[in-house]
Amino acid sequence: MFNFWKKKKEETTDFEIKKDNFQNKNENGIQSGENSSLSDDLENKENKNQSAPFSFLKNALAKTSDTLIKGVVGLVSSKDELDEFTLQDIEDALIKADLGIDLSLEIVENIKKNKVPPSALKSHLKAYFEEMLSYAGSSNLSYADNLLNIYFVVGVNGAGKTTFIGKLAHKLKQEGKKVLLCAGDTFRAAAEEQLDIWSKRANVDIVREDGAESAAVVYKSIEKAKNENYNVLIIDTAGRLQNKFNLIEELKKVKSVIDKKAPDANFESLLVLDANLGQNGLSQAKVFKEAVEITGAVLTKLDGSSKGGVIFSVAKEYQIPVKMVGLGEGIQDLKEFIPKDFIEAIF
Ligand SMILES: Nc1nc2c(ncn2[C@@H]2O[C@H](COP(=O)(O)OP(=O)(O)O)[C@@H](O)[C@H]2O)c(=O)[nH]1
Ligand SMILES: [Mg+2]
Repeated sequence: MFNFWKKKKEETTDFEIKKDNFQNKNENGIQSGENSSLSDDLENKENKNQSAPFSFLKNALAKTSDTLIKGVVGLVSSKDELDEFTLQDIEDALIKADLGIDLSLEIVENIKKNKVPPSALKSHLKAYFEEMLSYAGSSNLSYADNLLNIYFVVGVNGAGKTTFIGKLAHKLKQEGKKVLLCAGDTFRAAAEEQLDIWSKRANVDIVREDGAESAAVVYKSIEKAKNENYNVLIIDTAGRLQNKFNLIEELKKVKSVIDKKAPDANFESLLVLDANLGQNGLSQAKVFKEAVEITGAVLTKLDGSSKGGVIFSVAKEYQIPVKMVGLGEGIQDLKEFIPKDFIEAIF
């Protein structure tokens, strides 16, 4: 299903894949047939819906690919061997591609140690990058069929938390799950309003208590989720870094409410990171790690960003698996992150 990352390689298009999905549905007994106008209609709709996100995706990865792969491999195309100057240039290019200083140094050291010839640099990097992503563990968003699944979403203001929650709610709802949102960013009324709008868009329920404390709203939402047998509860949070102490205390408090009220839940704490911030975003991430153990990252705004290389830092230095990526502001612009396919697409 996620072959779209590999489009360039395999000449597959997203809507072809969607078409396959639709045909599978037909095999499962939904009305179909070659002459069915219903199926034609649906296919046309799918094609229209998918063409925009698909070009976003190609763009997103093209910029990251330009800086990270072309920018680095291009340096050695006319060289017979990797001298000190060229290695320095490679290091600079990696830092520019937002891999971070430590990781960039490590990669160059590794190239040196292995005496990689220029002609093998690309394949060497490919294997190295693949290995880096494997450090961070599973990339699947964990979901348990018979439990309440709680996704606790944290990150700095503006990173894209609320938008991500809206998109994820839509995705899960489409999959037939009963989804509840919790407006846990109680600092500004506008934040609750924004989540409310997303809940309507995604057609899912919301618990909202304007003026209440975050922990109190979370408490209520867990009660509702349990009493009414929801499959998924997604909790929005505030991300004001201006007052780091309060932020950490608030998140810890909310987390302890979750631990007490829903000890059996299948739980993920997801750190939302703005891809455009690159390494800067990552240093902010440290604050959230102090408050709560992070089980996965969501990289938003990959559309148009040239800093997708930050994914490798998240995985290798922070050992956090990237689980999903945001590719635009639309409700459909969210994709699961498949490390191998991501690598194929950028190389
Ligand atoms: N281009 C783009 N914009 C995004 C994406 N995700 C969020 N945004 C925008 O980023 C801004 C901040 O998002 P918001 O969800 O309010 O962030 P929050 O403060 O962390 O909740 C909004 O204008 C969103 O529309 C994305 O994947 N791509
Ligand atoms: Mg928000």
